[in-house]
Amino acid sequence: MYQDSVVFNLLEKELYRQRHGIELIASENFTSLEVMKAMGSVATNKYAEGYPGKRYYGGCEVVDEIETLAIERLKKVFGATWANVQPHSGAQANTAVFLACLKPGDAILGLDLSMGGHLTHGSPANYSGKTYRAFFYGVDRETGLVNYEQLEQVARAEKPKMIICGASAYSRDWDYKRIRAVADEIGALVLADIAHPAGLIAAGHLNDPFDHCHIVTSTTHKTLRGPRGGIIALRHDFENPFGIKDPKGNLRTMSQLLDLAVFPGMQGGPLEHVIAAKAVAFGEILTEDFKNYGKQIILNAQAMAKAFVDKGYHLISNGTDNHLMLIDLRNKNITGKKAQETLDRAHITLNKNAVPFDDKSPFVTSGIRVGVPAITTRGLKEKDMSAIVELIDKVLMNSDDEKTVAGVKEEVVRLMSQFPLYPELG
Ligand code: DSN
Repeated sequence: MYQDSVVFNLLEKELYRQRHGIELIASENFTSLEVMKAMGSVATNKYAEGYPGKRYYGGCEVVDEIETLAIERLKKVFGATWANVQPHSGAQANTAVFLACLKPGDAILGLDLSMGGHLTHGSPANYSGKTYRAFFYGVDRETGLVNYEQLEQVARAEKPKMIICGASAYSRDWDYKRIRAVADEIGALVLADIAHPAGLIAAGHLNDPFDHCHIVTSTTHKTLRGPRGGIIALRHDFENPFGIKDPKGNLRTMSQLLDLAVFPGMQGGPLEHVIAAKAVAFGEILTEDFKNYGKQIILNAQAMAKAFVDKGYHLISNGTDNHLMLIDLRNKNITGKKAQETLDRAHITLNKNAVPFDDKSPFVTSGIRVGVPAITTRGLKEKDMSAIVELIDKVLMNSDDEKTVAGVKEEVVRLMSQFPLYPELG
């Protein structure tokens, strides 16, 4: 039998990297072994275009059960009445929402990418910005908080059909109620993209977007700690207010339009092995352990934010409500790019990130984004956060001193060996 030692040796190397580093990328996490087992399962062999009970292939009776289970568990996680678990990613989930709700050329309003927003919320480089007329709101220069006045002003002036809330580099909670109020005033829909804080929302530690937003999308692999993928959910179904019809010219409810937008609108065969892994992850999210995990994420993030502030680092908005923080390094005389690259050499992984009103290019940036979901999964607690900040500070303050960087790397490996990752894998 053909044995691919090349790929499996590389996967061993990746396991070593994950085990021996401090993972601070805010959008990453470590799934359970069960989630990974479901992903690496026979379900990858199955074609199942369509939805449970209505497929274009035979032999779908088992994957129908798997997908139905994933949908039912997800509905329970968020108190939703409808969900679609087929989007291959968060970007696909957002694209499906646009397809279901809007016509090309319609106006949308989202948080500017350079202020912490996401590519799929109207960036000119993305499908969303190429297909729709995108307008943006930002954050306040002084407070670093979402500038709701600006959001309302642009909404009233441009009358977008959709207002998008959600971000990939914003450390504070959202005022969904306020956004819904202006949306109702101008007849817009509100989409909450909760890809980043979804796990904290599921655990009940942040405001609930389902109370006020028409449609919610998310990825499943960040704070939700599932496999790489996307989802869409509704708490209340409704008629599309903009007269969008199905391909046969019939008016449908939003849930029906969203199902049609995912398949056949935008995707082909669903990844049933990933859907099986989503079902496992949603089962985990429904446990008390996950609530505690969410609480620990917030405690860790706040402890880490305080440790950075105590060392003179400038955090955008001066702190965090969620799992991440955005740090402006300009007072530390190091760029985001150099910080990321030097920390990488010390086995501390994070990403460079533009800060609001940044004067550097997105390839260089003035900041870094730091997140704690992955190290919280590893079992690190508040007391470990200040130790990590000490190590980061040592690297950043000695970024040209390879001996110091190598010394920190040894400390990192020592620290993380106390928090075993996937010991079952040998
Ligand atoms: N790449 C994701 C993140 O890191 O936030 C957003 O898509």
